[in-house]
Amino acid sequence: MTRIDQIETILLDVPTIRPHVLAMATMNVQVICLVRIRCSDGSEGVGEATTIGGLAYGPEAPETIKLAIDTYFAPLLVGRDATRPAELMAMLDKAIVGNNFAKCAVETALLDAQGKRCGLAVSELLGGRVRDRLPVLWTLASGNTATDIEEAERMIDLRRHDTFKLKIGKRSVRDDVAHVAAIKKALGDRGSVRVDVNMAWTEVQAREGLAMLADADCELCEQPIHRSNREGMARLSARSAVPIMADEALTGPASAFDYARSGAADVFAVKVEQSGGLRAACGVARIAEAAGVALYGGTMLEGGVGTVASAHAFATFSSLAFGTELFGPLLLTEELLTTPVDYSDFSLAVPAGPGLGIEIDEDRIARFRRDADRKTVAITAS
Ligand code: MUC
Ligand code: MG
Repeated sequence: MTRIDQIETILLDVPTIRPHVLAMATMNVQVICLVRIRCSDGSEGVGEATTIGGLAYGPEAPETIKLAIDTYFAPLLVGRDATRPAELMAMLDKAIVGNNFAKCAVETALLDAQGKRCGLAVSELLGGRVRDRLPVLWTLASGNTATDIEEAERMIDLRRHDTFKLKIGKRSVRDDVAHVAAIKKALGDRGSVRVDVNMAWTEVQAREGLAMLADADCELCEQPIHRSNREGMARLSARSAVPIMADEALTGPASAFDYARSGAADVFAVKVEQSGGLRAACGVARIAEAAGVALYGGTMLEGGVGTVASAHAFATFSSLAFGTELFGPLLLTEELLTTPVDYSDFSLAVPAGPGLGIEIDEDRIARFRRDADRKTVAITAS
């Protein structure tokens, strides 16, 4: 039997290239919880969990994820058969409530090791690819309209992105829509714009905002109101000329089923961490496909490992009508992979090698890890 020998978790603090201003937090650094699973056959898998603004976005933070994995996940996993990721995840789901982000990081590492063992890319383990490249947008969130326009122009010139997601919800509805309209007007036909309100509006504000956003040529509105107001989301979806996308509300297949059944969104933003793992994210996609809900590949602003893991899952979706936002590594000052993710022609390439098809840059990990004395917490088989 190939046993799980050791699980190591490391916190990394990686600065962002500029402040990233969202309705609930401003990020100057991304905290990454890297997970490494070492197996008795010498294989090793890597996974990653990130959040946005610590605990500002949801119930987990990188520090709580590390604690949960070290204290509760690792003792359940060490010594178990590493070649059975699905069985191990079912065991974890029974023993541990919630903790979707931590589960995603662990599942990613198990699938990476399994893929390397079998000589197959993770996307192949998930059923096989429909595409090898994924369209990628860029989020304009500097907090300043002129800076955002300049940034968008630069991205279009580089042929890196021509679709832009604008973070709104901090200012008045009128000011926010004026910001969106100014950016769309400056870009004209060269770029499209969509918005993410991150739940900051009331339903009344959303009704007003959506009508104005339609006039500003905004193509999509993400999570305008609180995640718990499913009926409100359904009312907005029924009336709005701008398609409505669910994000924070989607915490795995059960929530997707609930939203699909209620007609609460036109589009699902699928996030592997929020879903509870890559296979669960594929489950969310299957429900959307069955319900006629369009798909979009979301991010929790992961670094290279989590971004590539998401890419493997999204590559298997039968359609991805609204593209993806897998730009996380580009928001960080430094790349954590030896070979950076290939971003070109408004898209990213899904690596083709076994497992995730990536290699960690050990020097950079050493540089960004939070525990300066380089001590690690590792649960090892006795
Ligand atoms: C979110 O809510 O979608 C995704 C892109 C970005 O800039 O922030 C995230 C979070
Ligand atoms: Mg969002």
